[in-house]
Amino acid sequence: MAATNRHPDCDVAIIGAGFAGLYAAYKLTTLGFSVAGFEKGNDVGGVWYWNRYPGARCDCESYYYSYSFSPELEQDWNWSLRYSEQPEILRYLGHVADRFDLRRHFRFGTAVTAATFDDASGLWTVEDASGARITARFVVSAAGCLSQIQRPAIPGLDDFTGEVLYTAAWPQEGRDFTGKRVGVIGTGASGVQAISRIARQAKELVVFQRTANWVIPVWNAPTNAQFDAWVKANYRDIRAKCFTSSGGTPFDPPRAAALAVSDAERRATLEEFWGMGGIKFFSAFSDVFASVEANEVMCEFVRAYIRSIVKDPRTAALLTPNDHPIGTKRPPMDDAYYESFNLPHVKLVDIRSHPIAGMSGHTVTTTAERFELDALVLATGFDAITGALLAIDVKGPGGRSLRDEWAKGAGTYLGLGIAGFPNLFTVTGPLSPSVLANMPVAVEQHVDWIARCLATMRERGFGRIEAQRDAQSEWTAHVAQVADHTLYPRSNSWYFGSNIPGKPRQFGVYVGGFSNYRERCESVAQDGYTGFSLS
Ligand code: NA7
Repeated sequence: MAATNRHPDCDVAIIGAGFAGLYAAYKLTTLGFSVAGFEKGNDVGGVWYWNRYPGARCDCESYYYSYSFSPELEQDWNWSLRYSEQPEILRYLGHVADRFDLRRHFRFGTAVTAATFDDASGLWTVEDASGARITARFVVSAAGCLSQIQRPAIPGLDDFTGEVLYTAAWPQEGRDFTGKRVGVIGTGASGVQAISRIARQAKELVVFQRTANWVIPVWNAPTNAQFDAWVKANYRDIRAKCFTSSGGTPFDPPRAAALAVSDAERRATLEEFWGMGGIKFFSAFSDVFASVEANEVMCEFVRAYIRSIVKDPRTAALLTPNDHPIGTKRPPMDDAYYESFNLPHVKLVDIRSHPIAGMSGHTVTTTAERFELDALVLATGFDAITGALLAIDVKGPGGRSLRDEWAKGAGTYLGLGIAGFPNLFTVTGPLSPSVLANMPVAVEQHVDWIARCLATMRERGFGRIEAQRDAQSEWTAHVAQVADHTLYPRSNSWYFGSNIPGKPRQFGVYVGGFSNYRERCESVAQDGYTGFSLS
């Protein structure tokens, strides 16, 4: 048993001040723990701080993509759009920080570079980019699932003398593309949102597409006073539904399997759910992620939609995905994406057939064509799920390196703890429901679990907790097994780390359902933290 005799600078070091870090600071300090928070951005917000590109918006409706911990906050805050855009979500997080006086717990503009556990004292030392250090009994990583930017090696990028902008590190003051010739590389969720907005501003827009994605409309609109009043009157029930649902959302489970109903009913159901928009579309049928035939029903529906919107048949064909079942990669959501390609100054370029060969000055050259551009927008994604934690040099007892430990893939117990790394918790960590659940709900569930665990340890006089290796192996294998029973493995996606050269292929998310997962976490806690060693 490690000695815990040295007095740390704080009880808990928190990495990140996004949805997760802010709530962790609130919850832990409410329970009387001292915390020291680190945030690389200059203010709170996490992904909503960095991703300020035009059109950045949440794909979940704001009434449930929000905190549930404060009924007063729920009643006081009003959203202007059903699906809020980045500035409003950032304002909300700023309001939460002010309201609960949370900024005082964080050092901003401070990236954590290393976290080292000392076996003798039982303490973590957390070091930031300036070399400053603090010691803490526990570390809670709230570093995010989509916060480590991927900057791919695109031929000639360094020779492009126009402006290069990453959607995930957008200038604080924004950019006006009026009268400009703009290129966008990347047609994932970020690229799609940016494209439909930039298309309406720029003089010319060239979209460099490597892989087409299935884009679902959300039918965004201003909020409706009547619906808002209903939400506010029923918030407890809505939140309870989120916490007991498979996706952390307040939706009813699918009514039927696509393959179990008549053609006419299938069609009517698809129309109905398409009309609801957004992720609700995937609740149309229960077998969409399990059966290729059922999935194909949905694909055909969206193919027909693309053909009906995009006037040029060649462009429509290029925009139609052909390499993955719908939903197995994160489907971008936007109301004006396909329409953008009907605008005369918007051009779709297939860089799968004719890759970018080089750049020079303002010229981008593919193996087939040349384009003169003033700015290039890179919407090229993230080293997701594990990237932000592995960007930190995490060392456990005996100098055990997390990077070495995860060299062949991440292993975690419930996505909360890691064997060999005591007193380290990850919020929405690898192999938890994370990005396939509604994030604020997943965040609150994890932070509440961690807070309860720390309070129980304090009560019972424990100073150290560590995931057991066999429990971790069982969980890690279970996560893979559950994913293997779905269609997800039929895609190359950031869920699998496929977008990062050399990253081991591993499904990083638990897809067995958020409610099942929450129940499992509950029973682990109730049974005295089974699968963890406490000392
Ligand atoms: P994504 O979904 O990873 O999309 C990245 C896009 O960038 C995708 O279209 C990629 O094409 C493209 N890409 C990446 N590298 C290259 C290179 N080297 N050349 C050309 N094209 C490239 O990231 P997003 O930011 O859009 O979305 C991430 C999540 O954030 C999103 O799912 C939401 O949850 C929020 P590819 O498909 O690899 O051919």
